[in-house]
Amino acid sequence: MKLSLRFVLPLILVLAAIAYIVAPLVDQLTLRWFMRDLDMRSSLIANTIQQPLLDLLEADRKSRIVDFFNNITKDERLYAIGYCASPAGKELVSRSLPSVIHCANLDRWAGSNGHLLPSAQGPLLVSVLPMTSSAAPEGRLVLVHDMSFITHRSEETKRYLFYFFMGLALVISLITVIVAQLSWRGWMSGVRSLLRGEGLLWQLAAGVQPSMPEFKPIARDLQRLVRELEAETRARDEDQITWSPESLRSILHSELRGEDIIVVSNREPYLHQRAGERIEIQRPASGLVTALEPIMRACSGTWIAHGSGTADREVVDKHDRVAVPPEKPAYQIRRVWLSQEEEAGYYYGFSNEGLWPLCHIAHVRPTFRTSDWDQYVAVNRKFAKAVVTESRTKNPIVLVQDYHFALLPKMIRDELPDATIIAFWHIPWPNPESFAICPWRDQVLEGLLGSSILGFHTQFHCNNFVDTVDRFIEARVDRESFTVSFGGKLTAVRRYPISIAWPPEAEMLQKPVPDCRSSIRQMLNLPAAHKLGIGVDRLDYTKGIMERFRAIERLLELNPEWIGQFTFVQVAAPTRSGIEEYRHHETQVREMAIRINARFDGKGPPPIVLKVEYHEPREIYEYFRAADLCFVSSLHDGMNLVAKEFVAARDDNRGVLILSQFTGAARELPEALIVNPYDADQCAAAMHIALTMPTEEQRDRMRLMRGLVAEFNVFRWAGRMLLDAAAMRRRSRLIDKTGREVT
Ligand code: ADQ
Repeated sequence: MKLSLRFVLPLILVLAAIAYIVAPLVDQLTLRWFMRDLDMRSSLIANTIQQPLLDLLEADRKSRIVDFFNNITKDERLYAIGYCASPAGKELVSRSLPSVIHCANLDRWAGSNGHLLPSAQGPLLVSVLPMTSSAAPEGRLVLVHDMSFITHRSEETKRYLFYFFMGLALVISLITVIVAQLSWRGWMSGVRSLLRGEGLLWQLAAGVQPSMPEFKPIARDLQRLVRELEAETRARDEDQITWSPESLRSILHSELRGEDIIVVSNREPYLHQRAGERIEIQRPASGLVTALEPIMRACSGTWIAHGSGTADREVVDKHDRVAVPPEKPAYQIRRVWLSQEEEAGYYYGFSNEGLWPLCHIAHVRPTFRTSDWDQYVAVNRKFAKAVVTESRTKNPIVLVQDYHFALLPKMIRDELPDATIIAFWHIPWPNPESFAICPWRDQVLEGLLGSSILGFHTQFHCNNFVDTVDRFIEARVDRESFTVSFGGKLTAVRRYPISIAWPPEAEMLQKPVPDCRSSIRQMLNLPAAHKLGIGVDRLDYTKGIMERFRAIERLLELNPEWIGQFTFVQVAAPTRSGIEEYRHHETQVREMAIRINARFDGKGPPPIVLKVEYHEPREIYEYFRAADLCFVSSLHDGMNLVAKEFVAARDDNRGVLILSQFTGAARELPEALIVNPYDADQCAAAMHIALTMPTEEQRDRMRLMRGLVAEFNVFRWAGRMLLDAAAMRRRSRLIDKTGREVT
């Protein structure tokens, strides 16, 4: 309404001004025209009646003259007529000649254009015309015309003009209002989108083709520029964030407020174990849980995992859910139950006898069985169903963890097409030739390409994945943006190097380093100044434990001064002992330790102390703090968190890290002594260098490594994935709104 008035009001004002200025002008003009016409008419009448009047005068028939005048004035416009023979004579007049006009004052009315005389019935025009005949030299005719018809006509004209202008005004107003409404709406939506930050520049920044085709070429250049700036700003912004559980929570708050977040992993963040009458809660030491738990707490999400604790079933509700953490419940674990056959086929079989050796180049042949694959498919489907049941919205953010769920992204995508699915592959991705061994190669690739984002630890693994896709399936690979387009959906392949929590829990660093050194040495019956090396791993053939032992043996061969002076403690957690390859590996490791110790027996403390058991993180940190060196000799490892944990444990800036070049961590920690674990001599030399390294050099190297781990901690790993998911969702929302393609 207000809007319409804004446009109609000025129009009405303009029209009113026209009516008040133009109409009187028109009045005056028409009056002058009519007076001139009537004057001419008067002359015509005067000339016409002159002769009959003269005849009647000559016959001196005065009464006939009056009748004659009365007859003439029947004309509706000729109001009266009169004749004066002389100024002093008596006038001969028709009925209605106004009394103010008489022969004595005729001069007053004489003139070329006639005179206006107001009267009760309207204005009259008085014209005085001399007789042209010599028979009446002083005679003058008086003709009075009724001018009221002019007023009527003028009124009528004004009325028509008024209606005309009113109509015109209405039409113009209507058109104005319609145009105004349309452009107003355009402006309003423009303003609104500007307020929302969706102006033209925003469209460009968001990578969306602007609505105006003429801007498209400029837009492309600008979009490229904006993307570059965005990447730079992102890098700068990330550097400025101190990554912590709090920053993760605040990202969640600012970027993903109210979103539905679901994590899927094989292992649960909390296990309920029966211990006699009591139920104990176990929290597996895992970087994954450390990183994802703050997110789950902040968004009250759902964590779907295999319920593997002995008392897991006893504590869940009828939907198989249990609220955790036990001390202050903040999110739900949804447990998925697996039968023994399912676990054997999906977990031990296809995942750990098939995919694990397939992806790790550790020279253990993968075993692929159709029965295992069938269970793998069935279990992935079971988890996909759980995701669909647990999602509160049509477009949850689902974080799928690891190689146990290669098929899950596609299965979820089929059910929830709008979900943002981030799959993270924690192990290496091999080259295409190695991956081609897998009989269900294409299904695995297609399953993973159901993800919106697929993450690996290193760019090398991203490259291998993209090469594999390019080689084996019909997909469009864009190596510039590192995206794969398959089945009409886009998967971004990204590097997210995992890490550990920083700073480590205070409890881990509570015991001073000198105390750790002395207590560990005492426990192992070693002299106080004895040199100590440490290795901490799952007892897995990919970790290169045998290669490590071989290198220790070589060190003692090449540098016998270390015999009885140096001991290496290997803490090895039993793992996957249901698999023959692992049992065989454990036997080999044990035998090798025994053989090497036997070889140097009687020459002081043993070179190797092997502890095949799980240790609490606090105990592991104590070993790390007590050691002079830590040796990570993986034959192939996605990242290797042990290397980063050792660095985190050394707040005294002492100790040397020897790190296999085949770990993801080697790309981030070049200040470690980087070795090829297959080269025993090189590894032995590295150990000798480590044992003799000056404390200043140890400090310099350790400082640099600690700086990196602090900056690229596990919260950054999770935060970057969430930020990318948030950006992706913003972009897809915009595409939904505009229905346009992203370049
Ligand atoms: P893992 O192969 O398990 O992880 P790693 O990254 O080194 O390898 O993590 C092992 C974890 O287990 C560490 O936190 C370590 O402290 C702990 N651990 C090892 N031995 C232990 C013991 N005896 N007792 C208690 N705890 C022990 C997979 C990939 C890696 C990748 C991680 C994370 O193989 O390459 O870094 O996932 O993505």
